[in-house]
Amino acid sequence: MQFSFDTKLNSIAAKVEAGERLTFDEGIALYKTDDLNALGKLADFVRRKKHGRTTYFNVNRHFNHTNICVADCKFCGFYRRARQEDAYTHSIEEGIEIARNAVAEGATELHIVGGLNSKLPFAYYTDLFSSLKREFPNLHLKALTMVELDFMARFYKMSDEEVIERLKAAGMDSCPGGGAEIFAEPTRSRICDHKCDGNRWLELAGKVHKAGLKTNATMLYGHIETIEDRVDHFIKLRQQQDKTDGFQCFIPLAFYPNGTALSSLPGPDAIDNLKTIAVSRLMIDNFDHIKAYWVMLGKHTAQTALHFGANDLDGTITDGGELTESYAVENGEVKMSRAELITMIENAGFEAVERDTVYNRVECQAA
Ligand code: V47
Repeated sequence: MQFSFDTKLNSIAAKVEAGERLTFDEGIALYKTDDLNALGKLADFVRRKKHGRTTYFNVNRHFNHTNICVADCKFCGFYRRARQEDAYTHSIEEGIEIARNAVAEGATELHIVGGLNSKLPFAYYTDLFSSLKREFPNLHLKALTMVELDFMARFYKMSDEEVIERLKAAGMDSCPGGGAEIFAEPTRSRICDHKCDGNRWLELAGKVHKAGLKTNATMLYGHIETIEDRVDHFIKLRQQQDKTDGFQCFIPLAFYPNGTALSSLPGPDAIDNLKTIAVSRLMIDNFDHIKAYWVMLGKHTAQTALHFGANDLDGTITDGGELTESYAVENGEVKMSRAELITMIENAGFEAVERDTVYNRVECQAA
């Protein structure tokens, strides 16, 4: 039996087997194939070569310190203007209380992101991080996207290097992958024209890597972007990784339209979600980890995605924070127990491994 009824997929399969890098046109062909099984098999081949049956998850919590934001992104249902009734900024004491609950529940990571808030002084961030580190020295602070770092450099009039070094000295351990959205123009400007552009996002990621910190990368898909935009995004990430080798993980983010300025769009379906996981695994050949983020994919698709190239499900989340709740597809549900995550992974035929943020194994405590 031949590998696929799609002849293009057969020639791509030969390259993948030989460990050769795929081209832009091959990325498009992967997206356009109707042979979902063969695409999944190919991505699973690469995933098993890198990780065998290991599937990672972590115990984490999100903290969204403020929802006040000047960026006005069309896809975002989280942000508020400062004058709006439900605009908020958490105090440092509130952040510490959230972290205390998280640590009590076994969290190894606090994921900290928020809006671009021009009312906050830079000291808010350094005080927040140093206070958290003082109380919880072992809690990993995965904090601030490249978009937030760009805003800080411009708003507080500091060099990129100074922003990164001062935040690192205060306790920032790594950076999450948000804000990448879609790099290609004119699409990026149409959905988030007040944010830094794609080249700037990549430049800052490179600078964080040079400062010795790992970062993640994301792509927001299923809105107004084209397949070409997506493949372009993969190739730009791959090129940056070749240069600075600091990306740990790629997380495709499925657009959730409810509550956003793009609410008339349907968002991606399950086939698109699975294809995007698989194509990213095949195109971004120099990233170790592909995360199926269950909050946005839904639990069933995230579990299935483990057979389409994903080797990480993200975390328990425990308390998603307001941003996570704004895009959660599971009826606003943003937490899972460690036991449920392990069962999900094992029922899919994989071995569940609890990790910390930088992919060290964590000895599992009782579920
Ligand atoms: O940058 C915002 C996206 C991102 C919507 O690094 C939306 O481990 C879908 O980056 N529908 C923030 N997506 C979340 C993020 C993330 C999440 C989990 C793990 C990691 C990691 C990073 O969420 C934003 C934006 O791209 N987003 N609104 C929406 N309506």
